[in-house]
Amino acid sequence: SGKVTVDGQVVEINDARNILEVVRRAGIKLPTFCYHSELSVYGACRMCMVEVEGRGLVASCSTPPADGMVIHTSTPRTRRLRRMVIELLLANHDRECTSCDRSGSCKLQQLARQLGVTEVRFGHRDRKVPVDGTSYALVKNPNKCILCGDCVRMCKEIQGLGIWDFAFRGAKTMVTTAFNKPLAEVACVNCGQCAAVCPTGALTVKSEVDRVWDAILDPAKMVVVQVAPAVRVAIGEEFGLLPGEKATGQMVAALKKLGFDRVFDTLFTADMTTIEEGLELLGRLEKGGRLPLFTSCCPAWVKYAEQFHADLLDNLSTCRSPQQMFGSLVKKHYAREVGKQPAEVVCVSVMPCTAKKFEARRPEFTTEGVPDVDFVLSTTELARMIKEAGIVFNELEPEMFDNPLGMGSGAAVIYGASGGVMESVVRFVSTHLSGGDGGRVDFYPVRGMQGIKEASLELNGQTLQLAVVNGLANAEKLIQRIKSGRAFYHAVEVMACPGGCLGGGGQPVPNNTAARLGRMKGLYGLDRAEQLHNPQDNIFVTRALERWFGGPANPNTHRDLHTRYYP
Ligand code: HC1
Ligand code: SF4
Repeated sequence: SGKVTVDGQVVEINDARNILEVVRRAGIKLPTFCYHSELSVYGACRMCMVEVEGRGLVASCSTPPADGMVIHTSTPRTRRLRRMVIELLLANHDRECTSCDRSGSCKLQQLARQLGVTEVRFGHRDRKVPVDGTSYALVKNPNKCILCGDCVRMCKEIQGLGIWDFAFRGAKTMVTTAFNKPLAEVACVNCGQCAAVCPTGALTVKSEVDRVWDAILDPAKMVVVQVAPAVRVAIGEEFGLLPGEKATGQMVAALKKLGFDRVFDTLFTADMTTIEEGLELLGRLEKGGRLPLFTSCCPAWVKYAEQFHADLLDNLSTCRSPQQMFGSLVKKHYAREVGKQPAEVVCVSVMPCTAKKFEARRPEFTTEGVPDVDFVLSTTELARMIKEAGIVFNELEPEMFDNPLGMGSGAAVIYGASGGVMESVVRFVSTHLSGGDGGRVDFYPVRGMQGIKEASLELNGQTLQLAVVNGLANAEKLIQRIKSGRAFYHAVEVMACPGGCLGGGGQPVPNNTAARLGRMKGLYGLDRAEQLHNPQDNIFVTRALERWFGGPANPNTHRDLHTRYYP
């Protein structure tokens, strides 16, 4: 504790870990590339240098504040230094800004502008390194990398994977995979968190926008779109709304204007997933099946389990994710009802997630040789299409999803937040056993941003132990506890991204803790406002299960809505 002076202003230190936090508290937006409050401090970018009286220039991100410090953030030396850093970065950087995926949201571009850099006094280095486009989820362009190390620390510290590291020396230094292998050939789980923190266009989401335009403009195709829970509370950020501000109606209206033939909701199959997965849990409890039951709707987690925990694959729920249940319904059942062949219907998803692009390409998710989900757009890609079409998002009259695949309960909305799948299953099992008349079940212990959450549930005279994790490093910790016998659970929800899908790698930037909290609040607000509280309240879903499968949890649903895993 104590006080410091920042540019003449006295500021309390309180629990600030470094000078940078104190400076930001004083209302001064010091620029940085490599500082993220949730990652370790790296101190590489030198943008946050300040002058401390008696000590000279220090990196504010890696220097703790001390009582009585007198700090100056804008001196001739700090200004000169910051500009020089930017100029050196630009000299080494591919400067095709106009056609860059991150043009407009690039930190290097923003800071060059903010600091008034109008010329680069160093020679431009033109050495080009090949772009890696092998992954279904991401594109890596090393020519745009500024070596801040954000991706390296994100993948290592939050996901526990360590796909990226620095390689080579001197001017040849670059961030790459082990042995410089193509991204598609390493253990990357496609979560996109590295791209979410990348300040430039070095790591970007692979775009499927052009292919979706082609489908929309092809008169021979019926194009159906499904929208994930977490998109509706984030897409508005691209149009000036705050994280969590609801934009569902405008989003639906925009999708219709873009030319999609049917605008449906992934909430529909989220409810279906809860029913199938809830019955699976009850079945395992009754028959002594493999426990804990792990959720399987996060494709980054599924790939992680396949690669590193083959012995746990029988614990994963056999349910396909809501995205893939939806694709399967559309291609196998909905298409037939509207008199089409599977190949005549194009199924597009809009997801907060980059790993969904990978999931959609898994060979097991096809019908008569065509993919169940043809294309996956990130939230940001959809925003780009809306902008390209010149649609004024904020002035759109809200519209409703189409039916029958456009209806979802509040329990489906919260799938987009860490803990939401578990709460949804809790709502189902506790009301299912009481004959569907259990009233409102709100299950607070699994809500919130913490990495590992635990709860228990009284069910039928039995106490169920539940756990919810987000971030694969946290998942690994929990799995080690389970495997060593230090913990036992009946059910575990795993989501790879911090905060759950709402923090997915395809969400608008900044995709930081504040934005995630806002979106989380938004989702629980939508749940509260929703009349249908439990999945089985959704009669469109229960009817579809009857009509297409003869009811839930039987060999027919297992054929079309469940899957298996490959070590
Ligand atoms: Fe998710 Fe899911 S919640 S995985 O985060 O189970 O992407 O939003 O669509 O499939 O419903 C993502 C979100 C999403 C699926 C559902
Ligand atoms: Fe690591 Fe995820 Fe990036 Fe892959 S997508 S490199 S797993 S952070």
